[in-house]
Order: sequence, then structure tokens, then C-alpha cells
Amino acid sequence: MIEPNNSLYESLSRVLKNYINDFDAQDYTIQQYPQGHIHQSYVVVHRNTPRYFLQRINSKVFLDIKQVTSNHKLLYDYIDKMKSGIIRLAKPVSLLGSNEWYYWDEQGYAWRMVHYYTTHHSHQTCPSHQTAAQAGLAFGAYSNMLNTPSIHRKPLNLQPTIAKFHSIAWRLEQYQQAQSSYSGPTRIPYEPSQRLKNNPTFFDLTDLDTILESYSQTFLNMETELAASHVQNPRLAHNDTKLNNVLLSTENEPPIIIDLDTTMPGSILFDLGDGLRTIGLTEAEDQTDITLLHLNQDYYTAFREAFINQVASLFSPTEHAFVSLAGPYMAYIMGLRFLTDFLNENTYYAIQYPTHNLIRSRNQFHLLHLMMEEANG
Ligand code: GN1
Ligand code: MG
Repeated sequence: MIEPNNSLYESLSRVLKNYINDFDAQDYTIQQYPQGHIHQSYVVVHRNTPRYFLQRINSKVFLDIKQVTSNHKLLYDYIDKMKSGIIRLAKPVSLLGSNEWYYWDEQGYAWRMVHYYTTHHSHQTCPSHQTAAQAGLAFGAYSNMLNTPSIHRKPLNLQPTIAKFHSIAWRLEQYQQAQSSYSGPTRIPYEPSQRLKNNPTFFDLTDLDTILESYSQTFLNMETELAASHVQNPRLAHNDTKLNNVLLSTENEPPIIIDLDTTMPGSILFDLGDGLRTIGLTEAEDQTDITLLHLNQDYYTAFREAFINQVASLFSPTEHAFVSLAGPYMAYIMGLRFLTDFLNENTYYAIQYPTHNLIRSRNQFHLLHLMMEEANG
């Protein structure tokens, strides 16, 4: 809990006054929400009941705050009108007396707020077959609703909020730039707390580079083929379908999809793949002990089947052909992005210790191998 006499509490209160009628700080407590690599998040609690989820948006990552927040409202209305009963989206809160969805504070930070759902919760790692299947159905249904042409629905015209977000060609280019300006060592020792029994003792950047090199043609080819198929069948995607971006209900209510910032043009396979890479992994993305990382076949298959069930009828022959590489594609691009951020001195992702991005990157490449083994039978 953030203490009321703390200066952070005071600045958060000043933001909340713009969202909550007759805001009385005495009735509210605020808790820091530690998940997520990009924004800073807080839970706003009214007399012991969590009411809102407040976020300071990272405006270095999302350059157009108005676009991101008005997309959210557009998507909320779009899905709400469908009354599908299968999924819902987190409801945004507007500024008092206006139709604006974000607030600039006096220090130049941008804020937005959504409702908090006490009947729902997120998982950092997948606890059960049922969770994997529920998450697959939820993200698959969202993908279906974004991509099914219908005479009853005006198509959404969403522009990219981050350019070339899931382009491996672009991410490799950024990696090469980072590599050329990196002047640190190529062997980086594990931090003392990470020196576990069967772990290696250092990260070898040359080895990571070899892994990247060995798979690059496969995924560059996949990217080109998908882009060609999107000319005929343009797709929208959530683009961040990690397990913790779906809230599941403890009371049989529809799941709630959150973190809509990157809902924009993309591929259905990105959403399938991002879900697979987080749900299939037995441990958190930044587990330091590599010997604990396994692919949970049961959860992997449960998510895949539930997701594909929702979207299979939309697939183009190209999308169909690359289904088995969806998970590997996303693990590859995440490993690449984490590594690039390390080389750039960790300016993009929030880190808790200097080698955090290397641990994340190493884990994604490990997962990539496991998923490729699965794909090759
Ligand atoms: C970031 O902040 P979070 O966890 O929702 C990132 C995703 C990555 C993810 C890696 C805008 O998402 O692309 O998948 O970290 N979001 C952005 O876990 O870069
Ligand atoms: Mg996100």
C-alpha cells in the first residue's frame, strides 16, 4: 500500500480527482501493481473494495496516447455491442465531464483508468488444463470478433500504435544496430544469486547470436508469406496475448481481455503464438533456473485447440500452413527483443537486476527449442 502522506500518493490523488466525482482521499487506498514491463500500474481501493486500475502510460513506447486510449474505447464499444456472452473487455473510465480517456499531469505524464473486476483474476503461469482452455477460447474469440467480416459490423479501422511491432526483419535490424554500438563483454557472468546447480555460469552473447542466425531464414520467410496473405485478408490482432492479459472469472462469468494497447494490424498467428509461449511454459518468463523450464504439452495443446476452434474457419491457406510455427515465431521475436534491450542498456523493458533481460532472452530461446521439437514431432 502507498502511504497517504507519501508524495506519490499525493500525485496519484491529484490524478484521481480528474476521474472520480467528489474524490475524498480518506476513503481510498492505492496499491502498486508490480506486473507488466511497460507501464506503471496501481489498484485504487475504495473502503476495502478495489474499484479501479490506474496506469501511467509509457509515452516513450506509445507515442500517440490519444490514439491508444481512443482505440480502447472504440474496441470496448465494438465488443460490447456484440453481446457475445463469450468475452468482455475492461471498461475504460472517462475524465469527469468530458469524453477524454487520458489525463496529462503537470509533470507531463499521461494516465488512464479502467474498472477493476473483483470477480476476476489473472495468472502469471498456467495452473491447469481448464485455465489453458479458457484462455485459448477467450483470445481466440477476440481474434474471431476482430477478423470476421460481417454486414452488421462496420470494420474497425485501427492504425498501428507501434510500427512494425512483430516484424522479425525490423527486430533483427534493431538488434544489429544495438550490436554495433555495444561495447561490453561477450561473456557476462551470472549474478551470484543465479548461480544454481545446473545452470551455466555465464551468458555467451556469441552463442545467442548463433541461435538467432540459425532460425532467422525460417521466420523471415514466415513473415514474408504472412504479409502476402494479409494483402487479401488484412488482420487485426491483440498482439500481446500473454496469459496474464486475460482475466478469468471465479464465478463463471465471461473472461475479460485486457491490455488492448497493441490491438492493431497483425496476424492471427501472433495471438496464437504469444498465448502458446506463455501458457506452455511451466515457469515464469524470467525464471532463473533453466532446469525448471519445460513445455507443458497438455496446456499447450489445450490452448491451441481452444484458440484454433474459434478462428479456423477464417484461416487462409498460408495461415493454415504456418500454424505449427506460431509459438516458435513469438518465442524467437521475444528472445530477440529482450537481447536487443540488454545490448541497448535496458532502456525499453523494466528490469529488476542488470542481467534480467538476458535471463528472459535465454529462456525464450530455450522455449523456442522445445517448441520446435514439438512442431517437428
Ligand atoms: C511487454 O508489459 P507487457 O508485459 O504487457 C511487451 C510485449 C511483450 C512482453 C514480454 C508494448 O508486454 O510485446 O510480449 O512485454 N509490450 C510492448 O513479456 O512492448
Ligand atoms: Mg502489454
